[in-house]
Order: sequence, then structure tokens, then C-alpha cells
Amino acid sequence: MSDLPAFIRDEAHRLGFQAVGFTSAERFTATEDVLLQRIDAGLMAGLPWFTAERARLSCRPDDLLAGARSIVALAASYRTAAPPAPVDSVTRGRVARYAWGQDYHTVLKGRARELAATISERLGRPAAARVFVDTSPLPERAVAQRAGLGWVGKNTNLMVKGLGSWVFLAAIALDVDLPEGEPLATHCGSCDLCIRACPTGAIIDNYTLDNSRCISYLTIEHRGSIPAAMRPLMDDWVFGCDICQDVCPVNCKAAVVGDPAFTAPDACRVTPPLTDLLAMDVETYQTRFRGTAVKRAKRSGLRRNAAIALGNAGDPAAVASLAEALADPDPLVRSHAAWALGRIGGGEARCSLEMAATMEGDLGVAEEIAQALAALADHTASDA
Ligand code: B12
Ligand code: SF4
Ligand code: SF4
Repeated sequence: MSDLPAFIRDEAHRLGFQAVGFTSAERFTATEDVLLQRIDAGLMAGLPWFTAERARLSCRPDDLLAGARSIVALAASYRTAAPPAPVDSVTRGRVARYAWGQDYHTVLKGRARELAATISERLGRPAAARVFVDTSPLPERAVAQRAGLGWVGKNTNLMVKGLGSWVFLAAIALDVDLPEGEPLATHCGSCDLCIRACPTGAIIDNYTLDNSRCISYLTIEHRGSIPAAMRPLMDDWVFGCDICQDVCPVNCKAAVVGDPAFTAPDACRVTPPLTDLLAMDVETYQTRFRGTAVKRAKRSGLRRNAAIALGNAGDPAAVASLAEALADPDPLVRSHAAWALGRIGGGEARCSLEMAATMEGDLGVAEEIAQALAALADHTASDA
């Protein structure tokens, strides 16, 4: 069917994918080597599901879909206009752009499944097809790169001409032959702005990320206590991080596509008030984040992140909320609230920490409280 590629492109555009490319279902042997080396070097630490076995499987499309011949690589821009910034003096956190709207997994899976169905209709037979959006094993950046959809920057993100790296990726493996795209020759040249801008030094070399240092990992995927040394570096990020993309000159010229599915409903989704986030009960959490990617961090993780961001903001007006959080049933919230109080300092912070120290039954939280009090003592000594 000679016009099938054009048909797929048109349908993909109609469904909200701005970029479409095709590649074969050949194995991704070089990517497999990269993935295995990164796992060996400990650079995927913190993601227990990212095993060598999964990495091998992910690079062998014929093991992911019996009879796979081609892969349709798809990109959808999530660059939308930010809602007007609130004019108040409330201390706010920051949510990465990709999570401002609806959960992209649901949106893109729906669009890609519809595309697969129209391909079957066009073929006049049910095509063997498998849709991939983030969670299934397939190295989506490598697929997009080989299909000529875009090129990989030193911050490891895939960039599409005209859209920059503000794109989600999706793929459909098919049992149909399609003409292969040519990988682009574009590269970053001598630029290294993203590497220099990363506050945690997570981009340890060109194209190489140390997962456990990335704020995106720490705020979203990491469960439990955030290492104390990383907390001050996280600034006001409460879900994900965009710094290495915000500084990228390619992204300055990226189109604001404004897909309604990825547009923030209000300013709170972009810059949530931190004391609200810290105090959020189960019902508020469900209502506010239903159907968004933010739920990946869970309520406990978001409240932990809010405590860190409040500590980093150093806002004395937050002391009362943090002091209240010292009595929270969740030890993760208590321990990070203690850290934040130690960082903000002042008499009220000290008093609440001393009081909590007498009542705390969890050894880990008690240790955090002791360290926060020691930090306060250090402040006082250096102020004297
Ligand atoms: C695990 C994961 C993470 C981990 C990162 C772990 C890691 N070290 O990569 C964490 C949680 C930190 C994360 C963060 C983010 N993620 Co993520 N993540 C993934 C996931 C599930 C797997 C990625 C993976 O396999 N990583 C292992 C590394 C080795 O593979 P890679 O990143 O693909 O590496 C490629 C390049 O580095 C390149 N490469 C390696 N060496 C060399 C050398 C040269 C010379 C060249 C040219 C290239 C090159 O080739 C590799 C293979 O293609 C993918 C979805 C998927 N199934 O692929 C989404 C995905 C990569 N994430 C995505 C997004 C949006 C993000 C964030 C922007 C979210 C945010 N704002 O907070 C950040 C970006 C952080 C960053 N700087 O990369 C998008 C990226 C879209 C894009 N335009 O690239 C994806 C594709 C999800 C999707 N379907 O849209 N993510
Ligand atoms: S997302 Fe943030 S922490 Fe992660 S590599 Fe980029 S700048 Fe660094
Ligand atoms: S900031 Fe510079 S080095 Fe980093 S991805 Fe963009 S162009 Fe490449």
C-alpha cells in the first residue's frame, strides 16, 4: 500500500501528534550496550524496575511484538502558555511543565490506540500493533532518533525541529513494512549550558545522566527520605525539574503549540502554594491531582517535597505550618518539616522542634529533629 506512510502521517497529525517518523523493528544494539553500561555503572540507581533483563528486552522489538516489522515514532508537544502568575506574596513551589495538564500517559495512549485502529481499517485487516508510552519497555528516545524524528541533546532529551525538547514520545510497533527515516546529523556543538545549569550535577557528562542526582527522580520516583545533601539543591521544585530544558537555546525558539490536554487549568498546577501542599488531606489531593501525572509522586512524596521547598524558601511565615506538620501521622512529613524548620530558624522554630523532640517515637524522625536543632545552634553561633 504505497500511500500508507502519508495516511499514517495525516492521521497522526489529526490526532494531535506534531511529528511522525518510521523506523524498522531491527534491534537497538548500540542502545542496549549504553543501557547495560549505565546500569553497571550505577547510573540508574533508585529505579529497581530498570533491570538488565528489562533493558535487553526493551531493545528487541521482535520480542515485544511477535512479527514486528516497523515502529511508528510519534511526538506531541506539551508546550503551552502558562496561566497568569498570581499577584500575591504566597510562597509557591514549581511543577515541571510536562505535568501541567492531563496525564500524558492516558492522553497519548488513547491517541496512539486510535491511530493503530485507523491503520487496521486502512489495511482492511487487524494489524498486529503494540502501543508504547513511557511505562512499557522501549527506549523511546532511541526509537525517535533512529526514525529521524529528532536529535538527542547533551541533557539527554530528544529535540524536534521547531518544537524543541518540550515533546512527549510515543511509539507503535506494527507488523507492516514502512519506509525508514534517516537519523538527523544535528548536534549541540560546543554548547554545554544544560550541564552547567544543572544544580545537582546530575548530567555527569555529555548525554549521561546520574539518575539518583536528578531532581526529577528525587521529587517523583524516589520513595522515602531525600538525602540531606540534595535538599538545598532542589530549590522550589515539588514535581519534576525543567532547568536543563529551560536554559537550552533550542527551546527558546520552540513553538507554543498550546494543546488543551496539556494546558494548566490554573496557576496552582504550575506554582502550588507550598503550605497548602504541605497540609493537603487525602480528599484535597485526590480532587486536585486526579487524572494528572503528579499522582506518581503520591500524597506523601508531594508533602515531603513541599516541606523541602519551604525550607529552601526560608520564609518565616511558614514556621507555624511546619510546626503543625511535626505532629503529622506521616513520619516522612515530620522528618522533612523538621529539616525545614532547622533551615528557617528563629525562636518559634526552635521551640516547636524542642517540643517535638520530647514526644517523637520514630528513631529516624528523632534524628532529623536533633540535626535540625544542631543546625539552629550553628546559625545562632555564627550570628553571634
Ligand atoms: C527512566 C526515565 C527517567 C529517569 C531518567 C533516568 C535516565 N538516566 O535516563 C528520570 C526519572 C530522572 C526521568 C526524568 C525526566 N524524564 Co523521563 N523517562 C524515563 C524513561 C522511562 C526511560 C529512559 C531511559 O531508558 N533512560 C536510560 C538512558 C541511558 O536512556 P536515554 O535517556 O533514552 O538515553 C539516550 C541518550 O542519552 C542517548 N545517548 C546516550 N549516549 C549517547 C552518546 C551520544 C554521542 C549521543 C548523540 C546520544 C547518546 O542514547 C540513549 C538511548 O537513546 C523514558 C521513557 C522510555 N520508555 O524510554 C522517559 C522519558 C525519557 N522521560 C521524559 C521526560 C519528559 C522526562 C523529564 C523531562 C520530566 C521532568 N521535566 O522532570 C525529565 C528529564 C530529565 C533529563 N535531563 O533527562 C520523556 C522525554 C521526552 C524527550 N523529549 O526526550 C520520556 C521519553 C517519556 C515520554 N514518553 O515522553 N526520566
Ligand atoms: S532535570 Fe533538573 S536535576 Fe535533572 S538533569 Fe535536568 S537540570 Fe539536572
Ligand atoms: S543546552 Fe546546549 S548542550 Fe544542552 S541540550 Fe541544549 S543545545 Fe545541547
